[in-house]
Amino acid sequence: MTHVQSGPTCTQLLAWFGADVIKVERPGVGDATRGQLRDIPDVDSLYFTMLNHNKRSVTLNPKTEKGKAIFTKLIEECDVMVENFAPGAIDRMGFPWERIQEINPRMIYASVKGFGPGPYEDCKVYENVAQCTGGAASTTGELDGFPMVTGAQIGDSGTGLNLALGIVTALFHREKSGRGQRVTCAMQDGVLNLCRVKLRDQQRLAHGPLKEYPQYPNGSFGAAVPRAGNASGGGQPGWIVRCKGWEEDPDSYIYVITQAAAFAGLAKAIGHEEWLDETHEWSTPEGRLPHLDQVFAEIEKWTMTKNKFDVMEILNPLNVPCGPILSMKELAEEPSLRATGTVVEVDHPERGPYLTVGNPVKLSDSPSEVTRSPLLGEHTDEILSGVCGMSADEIEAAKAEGAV
Ligand code: CAO
Repeated sequence: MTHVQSGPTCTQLLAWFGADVIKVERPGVGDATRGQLRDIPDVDSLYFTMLNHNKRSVTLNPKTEKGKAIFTKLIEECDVMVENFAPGAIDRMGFPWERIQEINPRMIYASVKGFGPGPYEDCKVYENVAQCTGGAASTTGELDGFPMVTGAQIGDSGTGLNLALGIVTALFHREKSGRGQRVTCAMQDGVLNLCRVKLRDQQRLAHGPLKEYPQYPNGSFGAAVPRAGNASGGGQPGWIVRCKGWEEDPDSYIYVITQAAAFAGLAKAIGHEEWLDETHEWSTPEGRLPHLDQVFAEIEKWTMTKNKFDVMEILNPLNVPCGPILSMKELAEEPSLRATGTVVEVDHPERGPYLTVGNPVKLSDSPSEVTRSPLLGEHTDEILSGVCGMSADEIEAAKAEGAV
């Protein structure tokens, strides 16, 4: 019972781990994302295909009488029910948690909502709302600029991953207790969890300026953790610096971290051995903190003479943590990601081959094979007969009634 992104992320991951995932979709309509952001007319969008691999699709309207009976049978037969509709939607279909437990006490019932209990519990929520209400937007962006959302779908996909872990834990608990339970994840909570370090800094702020932030020592701090551009904000200062060709290539940059243990190698590599002389103010991490903008400006003078891969090649053996800014094009074409199944080419009967992101979790004995997403209702008949035990006549009658 999942749609859009957060719920389907969770169930796709479970499918990759081997679950038989049955996607229940509204007859004739399906998950709204089938038709959103379409690149090819009348063909399931990449938005849909990339979130619904390895699943079977059944169409079913639990708001009809026959549909309720079939849905009840599915609850009896299945281990886990996952949903991320608007608050109360499943209750309005006639299936509150109490009823689900009555039907199947072993059922694990898992939901994503925008907010947990509180003033906003009834709100509908999409990705960026979660980023804004979970602390990410307030702490992301240029120093004096707007709050900023990130391209990584930390609210949707991030919360879907949390839900999958909750479900697996509840299944493990059920092995011992014999009982199912309710698993809930709020997107606001999921984003705040990922922003943990910013809540850390909020509390550190009470004891003085945040010396790893670019506002120190020349800028000022207010009452809340500020946006800090590309500062790492952590114990090892980092920044994005330009590389050769940045004028034409918007991704010709690299993130360089001036980890204390590797600073000597970095200073030597960029021709500033004098920084290491103990009389030099920058020879210690503390001494460098008030001058980080100058330190990175000097590093950048060097990186601008090389492309981002050459910089990586030189600094990596020196244990200097760094990361070239890789574009989606570069990631799509990267052979090592293809080799590990992180980027996978999948064939689809209507759209042909396309690229997707495979399982980021690798198990040595249980590799994931990515198979295409189902067409709307592709498995309706086989699920109604195979899982729900319905005869061909009963299936026809349910279709005639618009229940499936
Ligand atoms: N048969 C019949 N009706 C169905 C159905 C089916 N198989 N599946 C869903 N529906 C109905 C629901 O019952 C609901 O009807 P009611 O409003 O009458 O109860 C209706 O479809 C619409 O569901 P919705 O309100 O969830 O959909 P929406 O497009 O208006 O809102 C969203 C989308 C994402 C904002 C909302 O679902 C939401 O807030 N979900 C929780 C948070 C979440 O997961 N957000 C992430 C979204 S992106 O990952």
